Amino acid sequence: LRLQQALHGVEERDELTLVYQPLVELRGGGLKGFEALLRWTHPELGPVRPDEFIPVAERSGAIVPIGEWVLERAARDLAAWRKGTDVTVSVNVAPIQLRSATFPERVAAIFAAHGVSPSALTLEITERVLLDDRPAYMRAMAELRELGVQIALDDFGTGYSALSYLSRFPLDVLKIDRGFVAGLDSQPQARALLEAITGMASALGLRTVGEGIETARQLAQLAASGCDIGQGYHLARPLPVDELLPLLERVW
Ligand code: G
Ligand code: G
Ligand code: MN
Ligand code: NA
Repeated sequence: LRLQQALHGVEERDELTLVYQPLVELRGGGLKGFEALLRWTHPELGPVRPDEFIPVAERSGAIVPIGEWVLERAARDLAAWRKGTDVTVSVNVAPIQLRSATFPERVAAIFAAHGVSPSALTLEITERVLLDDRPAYMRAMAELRELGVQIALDDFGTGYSALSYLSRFPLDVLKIDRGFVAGLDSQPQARALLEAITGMASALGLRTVGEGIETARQLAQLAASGCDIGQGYHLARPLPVDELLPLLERVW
């Protein structure tokens, strides 16, 4: 309850920030874009971890205005540092945000206000969206894709999504959960699982992102398994926006 109260109206109080983690092309070593990750520092509680406050904000509905703030800030930041490059920004969205009938319009309006094409945006959704068969989700995803927004399925492999869901929903990207990536250092079967996932993704026309890459060996195995994009501490930590510019030039 304490967290729930502290979150009420938080987006108006200068307590939220975004950090950005690079997404790197595993063939070519170029920068594909950044995932925006929300950070909250409460004046008395100090930094609160997203794993702690996001579920609370989802239950109370506070994630809706907070999510607007995230999109607004991500669009503003992207407009400031994109500078003629085609780097993209990925933003996590909660199912409740996607259920609002006006969500696609809001996304379009926010990006238009900053002069950034919605095709520079990827929205990351969770498997919960695919499990709960609401027409509102399908409609929102279709409308967003018409705007040029890409849709990524986050943490793939942790939940229960049957493979059939993957072809039923309009998706562009599969983010392979870091549990699979971690297994690459220790479990002999991990490589086979990974290759099965990238093979299936490619057959469905989906690009793949390997998450949570922490070692050079994981990076090499992901690249060898046909994974398209990498993300993780071994490549780069999430960074404040004013530290991103040098990354545009870097070859990974
Ligand atoms: O950034 P990592 O630090 O700890 O994020 C933890 C969890 O919080 C992840 O599951 C991530 O998807 C989620 N998350 C981070 N930023 C956002 C956000 O802006 N909106 C939503 N809905 N979830 C977020
Ligand atoms: O659920 P989602 O994938 O949106 O959350 C991304 C989360 O993963 C964030 O909490 C981010 O800080 C975290 N993260 C990013 N790279 C790594 C990594 O290499 N290792 C671990 N353990 N976590 C990571
Ligand atoms: Mn994510
Ligand atoms: Na993820």
